[in-house]
Amino acid sequence: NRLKLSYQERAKLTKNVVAEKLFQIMSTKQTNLCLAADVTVASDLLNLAEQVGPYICALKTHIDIIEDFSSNLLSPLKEIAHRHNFLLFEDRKFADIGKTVELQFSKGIHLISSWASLVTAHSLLGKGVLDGIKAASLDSCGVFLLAETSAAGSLITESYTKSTVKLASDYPQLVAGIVCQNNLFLDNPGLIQLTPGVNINKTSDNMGQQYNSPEFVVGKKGADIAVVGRGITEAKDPVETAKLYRNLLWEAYTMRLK
Ligand code: BMP
Repeated sequence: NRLKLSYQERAKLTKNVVAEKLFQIMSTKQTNLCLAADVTVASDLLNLAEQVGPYICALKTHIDIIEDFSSNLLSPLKEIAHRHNFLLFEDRKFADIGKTVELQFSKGIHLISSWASLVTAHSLLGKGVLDGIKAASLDSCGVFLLAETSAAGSLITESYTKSTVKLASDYPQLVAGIVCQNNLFLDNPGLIQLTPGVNINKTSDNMGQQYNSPEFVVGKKGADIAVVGRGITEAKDPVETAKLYRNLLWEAYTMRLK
């Protein structure tokens, strides 16, 4: 039962190198908070990474929403991630044939494979997506497959969710974990459950996003890492709020171990 194992113990059980590193970071920094840094200006992204960096295990980006993106953003971003010891996680949600995914991951203006050690992918097109990511990986890479979403009215079915977990288990060297809302893989402690849709002040937005509390997702739903975006980025004091989420999430994890 993965829910009763510490992140430190689970670091030894994963076959994905980046997941192992992520477990170690979580354990050392005592944080299972991933920040969704959904800002649209490059300097805002860097400031956020610099200020919130000490409290997170990963910084999740949508790099294609940065209006003034240039490759000059990449080295400072990597430097901040290195200094504050968190991973860069591009939420690209790859969903195409393997060859196209290979190109999308490594080419274009964003050069994702050169800086992101974690990426998300849809399982819809099957194993080709993973082959494409693998083909373009420079160093080691960890993929999170989407098995469920936090969106109201999602078209994902139970059997799709199940098949996604199976696909993830078939590629333990490449897959770091699963993006989902429920505890889908108790028996696979090497995989990481990443759960978005976490907010302490709201239960939804006006576009179908659905939120739960840190205690609920970690304590009741099996989340190993919670993704928090606007709960932090739109707070009056993002740094203090990030600390608060970090404490609540870590407390929920330590309670779960008991
Ligand atoms: P927020 O906390 O502001 O709602 O942001 C959630 C983040 O997580 C967004 O970046 C979104 O793309 C991502 N996300 C999600 O909300 N639900 C999912 O099921 C999968 C996601 O990647």
